[in-house]
Amino acid sequence: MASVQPLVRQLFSGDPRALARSISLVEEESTQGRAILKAIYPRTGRALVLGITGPPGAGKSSLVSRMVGGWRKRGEKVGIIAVDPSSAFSGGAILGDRIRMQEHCLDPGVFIRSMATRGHFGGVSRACRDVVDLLDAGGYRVIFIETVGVGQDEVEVVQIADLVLVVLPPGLGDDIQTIKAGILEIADLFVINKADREGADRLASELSAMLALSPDHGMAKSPILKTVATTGQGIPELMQAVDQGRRQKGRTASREEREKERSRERFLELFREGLYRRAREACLARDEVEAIAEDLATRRRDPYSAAEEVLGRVRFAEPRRRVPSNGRRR
Ligand SMILES: Nc1nc2c(ncn2[C@@H]2O[C@H](COP(=O)(O)OP(=O)(O)OP(=O)(O)O)[C@@H](O)[C@H]2O)c(=O)[nH]1
Ligand SMILES: [Mg+2]
Repeated sequence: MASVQPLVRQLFSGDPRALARSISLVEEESTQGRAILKAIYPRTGRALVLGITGPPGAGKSSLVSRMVGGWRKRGEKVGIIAVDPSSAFSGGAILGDRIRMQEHCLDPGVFIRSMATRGHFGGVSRACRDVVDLLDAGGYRVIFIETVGVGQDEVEVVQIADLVLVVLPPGLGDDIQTIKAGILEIADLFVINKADREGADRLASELSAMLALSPDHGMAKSPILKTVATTGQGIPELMQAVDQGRRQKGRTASREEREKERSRERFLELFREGLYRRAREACLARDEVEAIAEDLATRRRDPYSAAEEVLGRVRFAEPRRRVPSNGRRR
C-alpha cells in the first residue's frame, strides 16, 4: 500500500485537491482512507461545527450561504457538508444546494461536499464525522452540516455539531405541533427564517411559549432569532448569537464531558461495526442468511435458536486479564 504521508502533508497544507482525494478514499472504505484518518486525528477537534436542520425549503442553504460570507470576511476557511436524504433517488436536491451556494463556488476558502444518507457502512453520521475530521485537518475552522430534519438519521448527524441551529419558516401548516419534538430538543438556537412572510411573529411567540413549558430541556433557554436569508436581514445578529453560543459552550465543563461522550460513542460504534463485520465473515457462509430467512419465514426454525446457533460459532481469544491503569499486570 502506498504511503498516505504525502497526501496527509498536502491535506495539512490546505490543498483542496488533497482534501477531495482523502474524502473519496475514506468514503470508499479503503485501507488508505483509514490510514489517513489515523494520521490526522491528533490535529482534529479545532473547528467549530455548526449543525443546521429544519423542514425542507426552510431556507437552510440560503442561511448557510449568508453566514459563510460572514466567516469569510473574518478570513476563516469554511467547509459545508450537505447531507441529502433524497440523493439516493435523484441528484436534484444536491444540484439545488450547489446553485444556492454559487456565490462561494469559486472561492478556494470554501469547500462544499454533498453526502447521501444511504450507502454508508456504519451509517451516515459516522461518514459525516470522518469528513468533519478531514475538513478540520485541512484547516477549515468553521464547518456546517446541513440536513433536512426528517428522521432519526438526520438527528444523529446534527448531534456531531457543537451548536445546532434549527431553522423554521412561518406557515408550517399553521401549527407548531407539526414540528417534530426530537428536532426541538437538539436546538441550541432557533432561527425563524422567511421573516418577511406573514406569521413569523406568531411562530416566534408560539415557539417561546412552547419552550417555556419544557424547562427540563436545555432548549428552554435557546434564543429565537428572526432572519430573512434572501436580503441578509438578521444575519449579523445570528452570527453574534453563534459566537455567543460558542463562547458559552467553550467555558463550561460540560464541553469536555460532551467531547468525552462523543469519543466514547465513536469508539464503541467502530468496535461494534468491526466486531460484526469480522464475525459475519468468519461465521456465516455465503447465502446462509437467505437460507435462515427462509427457514424463519416458513416457521421451520425460530429466530432465537438460529441466532444462538450462529453465535455459538464465534470463537473469542482467551479473555484478557484486566490490566491496571498503570499498565502493569498483577
Ligand atoms: N421570502 C423568502 N424566501 C426565502 C428566504 N430564505 C430562503 N428563501 C427561499 O426559499 C427557497 C428555499 O431556500 P433554501 O435555502 O434552498 O432552503 P433549504 O432549507 O436549504 O431547502 P432544502 O435543502 O431543499 O430543504 C429558495 O427559493 C430561497 O430563495 C427568506 O428569508 N424569505
Ligand atoms: Mg438546502
